[in-house]
Amino acid sequence: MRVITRRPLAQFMLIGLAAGLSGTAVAAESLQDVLKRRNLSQQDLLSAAKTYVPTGKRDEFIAFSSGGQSGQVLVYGIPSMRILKYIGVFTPEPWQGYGYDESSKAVLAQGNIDGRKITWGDSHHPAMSETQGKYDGQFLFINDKANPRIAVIDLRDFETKQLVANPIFKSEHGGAFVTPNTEYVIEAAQYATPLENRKFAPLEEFNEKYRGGITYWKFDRKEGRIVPKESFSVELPPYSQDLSDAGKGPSDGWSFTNSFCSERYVGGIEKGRPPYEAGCSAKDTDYMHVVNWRKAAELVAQGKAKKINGHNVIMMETAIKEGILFLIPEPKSPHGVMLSPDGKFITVSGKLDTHVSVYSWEKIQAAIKAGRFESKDAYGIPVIGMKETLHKQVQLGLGPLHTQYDAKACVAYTSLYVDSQVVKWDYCEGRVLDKIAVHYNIGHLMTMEGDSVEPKGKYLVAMNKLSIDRFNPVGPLHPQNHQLIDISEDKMQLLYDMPVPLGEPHYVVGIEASKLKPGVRYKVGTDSRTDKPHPGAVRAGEEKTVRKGNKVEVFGTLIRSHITPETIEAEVGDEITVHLTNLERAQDETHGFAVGTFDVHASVEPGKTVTVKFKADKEGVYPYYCTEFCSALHLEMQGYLLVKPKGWKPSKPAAAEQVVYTEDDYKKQLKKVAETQAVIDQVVAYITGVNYRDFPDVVALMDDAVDQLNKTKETRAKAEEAAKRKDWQQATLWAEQIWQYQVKAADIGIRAKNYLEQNGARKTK
Ligand code: K7E
Ligand code: CUA
Repeated sequence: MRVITRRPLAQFMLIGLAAGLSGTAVAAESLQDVLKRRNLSQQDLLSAAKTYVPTGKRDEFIAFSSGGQSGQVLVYGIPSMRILKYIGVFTPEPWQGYGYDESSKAVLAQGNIDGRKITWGDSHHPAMSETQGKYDGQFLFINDKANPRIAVIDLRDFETKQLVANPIFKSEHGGAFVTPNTEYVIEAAQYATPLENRKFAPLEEFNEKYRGGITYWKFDRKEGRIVPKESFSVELPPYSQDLSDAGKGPSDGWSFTNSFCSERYVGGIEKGRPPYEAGCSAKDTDYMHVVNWRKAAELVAQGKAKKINGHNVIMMETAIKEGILFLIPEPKSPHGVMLSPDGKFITVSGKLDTHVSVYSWEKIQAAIKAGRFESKDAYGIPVIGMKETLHKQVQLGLGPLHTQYDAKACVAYTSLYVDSQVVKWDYCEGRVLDKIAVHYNIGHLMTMEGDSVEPKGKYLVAMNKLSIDRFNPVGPLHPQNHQLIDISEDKMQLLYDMPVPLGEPHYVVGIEASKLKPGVRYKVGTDSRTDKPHPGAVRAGEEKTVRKGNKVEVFGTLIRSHITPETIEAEVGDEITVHLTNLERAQDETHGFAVGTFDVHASVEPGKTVTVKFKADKEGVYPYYCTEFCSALHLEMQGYLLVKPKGWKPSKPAAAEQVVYTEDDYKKQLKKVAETQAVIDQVVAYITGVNYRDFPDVVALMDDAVDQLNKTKETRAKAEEAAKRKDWQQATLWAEQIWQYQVKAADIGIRAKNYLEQNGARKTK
């Protein structure tokens, strides 16, 4: 097979190689030569060795990064920092067909706000689903700050399955954070607003009418979806709720949300008042909110929530009366709240303070149990004394923001925005261990599984807000800089700068790659967005086009290298629905489907069925084609959409096909088929002569190859039947089609053979 199809190419390559060799021979560079030529130090070499992932090898960790204003999620490997995928989440993503086919449009439409279509998101904080506080690699959640929404991404196929818009908030910064068994996904508002939809209240009534809150979205793990009906919120004062974290271990059942601007300042510089930033940071302390979410869920079940915009809300009054809501002062304009892996300590950074404050859950709980409160806030919420709940306050540096934990006991890392540093410190003893400079102005930082109960240590990613002089200039809008830091030893070591060219990512989560087990194909006929059989799916041979009135519905299939049907006929003004099933079972054999002019694109991965719908409101001839280079005959994977004028009739009978092939051509064709079969037989003999059944990937490839070969039987019958009629035209073309199937089978067979050779298959015969 290889011999037949690739000989011309191989010959070219040989000629090229010979020409290269006849030139002056250059001695291969040594490592020392390269270091000298590229001006690299031993330290650079060490960093390169620690991050380089050789061809064919894989990364140890996978990172899921917020895509910031792009509304997407980026997936990259650690330590290589190679980008693997962008997942369309809040924003249409054409490659994946996200927002172009009907079921992904429906997912995006779930994120409409008040019926308004929104095509972007300010995505901030991804969260991995957890089982007993450990990352389980099943689902990813992420929030949109600008339009208060949460997304659910299924890690079986890395697709967005659900968007949920918050019914009572107008912004949502403090999400997504999960409880230890992913019972709830937590999101908090940032900018206080009236909770009732479309309610106006003047800023003069801010203290009375504006409210913040925290929403607890119920997650149904079996369905892989958030259940809005079973979700609820807790009404909070109009303090700017910041980030949250869920308790774990001894603090499981509780959640912690910090806040800033508890001054409740409303600005007004245009009226001569001091600006927001002055008014919002006047006090020395703000409040951490401590919520008993487990009890809150019981109160909702007992009917103690009020319905606002159809959503369960536990009003402050009820929360206070039932003893599920407390405040603790925290210094000063804090940002980031993080539970230690054992759930015993809560770290809060004061953006405008040089300290981080470590609170003790044991002490908080003791104060709550004893009913020991130092005061109440303006809304009557009990305030627990800061001093009596603090475990330590540690001076770290300027602008502390976020904290992550190490696999080593008591070791934490905190970002220092103003100092542009990461500080490593001991939160048990309260002392600084090490500092490292980052470039520049770090926001979040992330250690591997560093917000779970079982951090893995090893690497830290610094997510820097500015990259100033790090990269080749690309205009005033700079990339972001994710810097990889080795934290496996006492001293931190900077390894790598990765420019992030997609929005301002705030947070990233990193998981052991071995925990992710995504599929490589769907069960044939699956709607990937609903995970259910797609009603428009058909099998090979069942393709059809149905016309009803002005509606044309196509049930088509895709397989290397053709689209069935190859012509779609319509009249101007028709509504066209095309269902396409990818019949492939081979890995990575995705087909795309595009029709120009009508904004139609779909990505159809092996087994998937998608639907595209459009109105053919413009007469003309529109080619459609496959957009993934899927086989040697990808460019031939094409068809025509013919949009005829109303009432159009052919003016003359179709011209007879021009005959160009002879009996000789047919015989030549048969000879080629026989030669190819001999090569296929050799490949098959090799494969069946080794333990290929021990390699599931190869078994799948073989199934696919057999599928292709089976099709030759019917095609051969057609060729022979035409030959009998001495219709050499038809006979030759059908013989060519046999060869097409053979080529595809051989292509897969050779892939399987290479795989077996590279993966140490043993001879069994
Ligand atoms: Cu610190 Cu929006 Cu998480 Cu950014 S937030 S840094
Ligand atoms: Cu299918 Cu190109």
